[in-house]
Amino acid sequence: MREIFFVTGNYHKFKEISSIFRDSLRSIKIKRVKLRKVEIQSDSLEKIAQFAAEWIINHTNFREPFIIEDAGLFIDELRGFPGPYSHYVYKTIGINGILELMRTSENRNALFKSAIAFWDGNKIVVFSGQVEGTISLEPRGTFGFGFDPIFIPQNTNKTFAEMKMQEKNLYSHRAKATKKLIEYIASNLFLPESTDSTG
Ligand code: ITT
Repeated sequence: MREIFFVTGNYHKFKEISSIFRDSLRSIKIKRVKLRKVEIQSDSLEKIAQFAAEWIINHTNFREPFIIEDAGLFIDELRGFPGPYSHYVYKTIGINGILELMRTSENRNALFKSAIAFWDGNKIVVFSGQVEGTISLEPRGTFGFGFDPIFIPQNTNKTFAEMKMQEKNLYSHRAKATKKLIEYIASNLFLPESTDSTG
């Protein structure tokens, strides 16, 4: 069994990405690791993820293959807000704050985006995924995390929080970026075997 570490403080993101690996690339096991994560301010999630990965390489002794993901919700009517500030905005004004900002908005279009930076032991490669959708009028559903209760992906009428993880993975920004990463690993890479015999 080969291993790739996922540097994240967010258990839900870890569950989503590791389940996609389990379904499509069984030879790789995703392990969660919490390391200090340093973020630059940028409108680009790709640049934020790339910088965070470079920071780990340049400032820690961690050298195992790893991924780091940056995701965000970009709302048209709010000119892309909260975007790269999604974590902070979720913690402060939260879902109800976003709904309040959009109380009179007819244009409810939004994008969820994900950028995954992958350190393969030699270099960093970045993969992106996005899903279009709309912001619901009120929160619905209990699955998932973050802004899931107010995001309805295109071609469905459920919010992400009304979908179990497997169903969310059919549509999500994170699943799309992860599938590109899996394709890349499957066709390009022979990661070193793990020395962990417990597998
Ligand atoms: P890391 O440690 O991996 O950085 P994080 O929670 O800070 O975890 P992000 O910066 O990638 O993750 O995402 C920022 C916020 O955007 C996150 O805290 C959620 O509130 C929201 N978010 C991201 N992906 C989401 C998803 O799939 N569904 C709902 N909300 C999401």
